[in-house]
Amino acid sequence: MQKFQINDRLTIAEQPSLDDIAGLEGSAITTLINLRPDGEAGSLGNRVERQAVSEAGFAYRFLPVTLAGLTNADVDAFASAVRDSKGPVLAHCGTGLRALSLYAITQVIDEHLALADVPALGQRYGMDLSAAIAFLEKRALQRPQVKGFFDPRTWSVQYVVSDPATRHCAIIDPVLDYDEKSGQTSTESADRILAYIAEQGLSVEWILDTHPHADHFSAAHYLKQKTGAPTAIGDHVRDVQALWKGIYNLPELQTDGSQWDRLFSAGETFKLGTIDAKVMFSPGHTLASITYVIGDAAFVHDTIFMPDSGTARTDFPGGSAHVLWDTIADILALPDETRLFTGHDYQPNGRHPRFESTVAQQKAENPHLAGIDEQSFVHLREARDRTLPMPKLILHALQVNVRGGRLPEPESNGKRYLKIPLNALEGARW
Ligand SMILES: N[C@@H](CCC(=O)N[C@@H](CS)C(=O)NCC(=O)O)C(=O)O
Ligand SMILES: [Fe+2]
Repeated sequence: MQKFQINDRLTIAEQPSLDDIAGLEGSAITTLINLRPDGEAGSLGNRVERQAVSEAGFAYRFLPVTLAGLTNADVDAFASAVRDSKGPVLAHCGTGLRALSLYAITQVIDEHLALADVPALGQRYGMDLSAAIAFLEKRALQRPQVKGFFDPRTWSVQYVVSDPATRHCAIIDPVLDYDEKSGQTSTESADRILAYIAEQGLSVEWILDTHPHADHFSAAHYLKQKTGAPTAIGDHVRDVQALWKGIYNLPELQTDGSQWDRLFSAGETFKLGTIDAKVMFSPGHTLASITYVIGDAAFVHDTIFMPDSGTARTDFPGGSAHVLWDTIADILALPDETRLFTGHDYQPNGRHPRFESTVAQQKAENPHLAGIDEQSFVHLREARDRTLPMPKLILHALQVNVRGGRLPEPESNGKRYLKIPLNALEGARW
């Protein structure tokens, strides 16, 4: 295996053999990063490498990327894998080019290297870094800028979307942490978003939810208290409130959406700084789901997941596979280069969290969409839905989320209690 030590922390390499990996035992390397998607000619594959690395006794990370399909999430994942490793890292792809490209990109973003010096870095190792330069140039022009925050507890993706011209931003689908075993809540995830906003010097214009979530609490209310920014959601949230008011038997629950500052209807427009934003009605997963299209970025939440993953389930109360099909058709009618940011990533085969794709990629690669017609979509969606147990927090979360992320009011002892209806979701699989 040909390898180059870039610095104390990082060595890049071409594809190692099984013997090469075994030979790393006892070396300084503490983490091996595999940057190759499965199935590439000459690769060992994720499973085989994971096993070999575990036998050699060091850490393994699966970060499959291609230079053509590189996203900011890939760059962030590479940077944190190197940063969080116990010691020196060996990152490999087929030839080392992807590893060096990711290194170059992180160096330029962190302002340790000028864009103009990237070609010379490539020449030093006999590699052409023009794909890295193209990625950085495109990134510099992107409007809005989108930063995703992955929550590994619920596989949710929270976003900060910002206008570089005015530094105004919107927070989308923030998570209020909750552990159902201890009943503990925490604002750690939301505070991480606030820290990023402070560090970037952004001002929060909007706190947006795409739908009342069934698998985590929304941090919208907490973030409104912290920032004073208005909260918003789709106006069909009133139907969701009426539905769950019955299920929870909450006579005092207002079902007029007054828990948010703004209710968006289909086609409504607003501004994020200087950038035009538009609301699309996107039901199917829930009755109230909406997509925010901000500049060239669409926040499609639980409609389409990453192209290697499929689509959102449609078996929650108010869900429908037929309706989701129409919703997805509307999203895929956006221009091919539209950036699509999904609401969840379930990390198939243990790969790193990825959440950005394009309309063109989804049309070509998503197994629930490419070459599929409505009837077969509905068939496969409903068949999969029949196999899925309810999200573990659905009954915990919706009573909070139909109140805009407000926890139940404290009782006479000052403590707050959740209410869990029994036998309310008839026929749900355990
Ligand atoms: N195991 C997860 C399941 C979460 C889940 O059901 N996710 C929904 C979105 S809220 C989904 O669409 N899943 C799609 C699928 O698994 O096909 C949990 O308990 O939270
Ligand atoms: Fe969801």
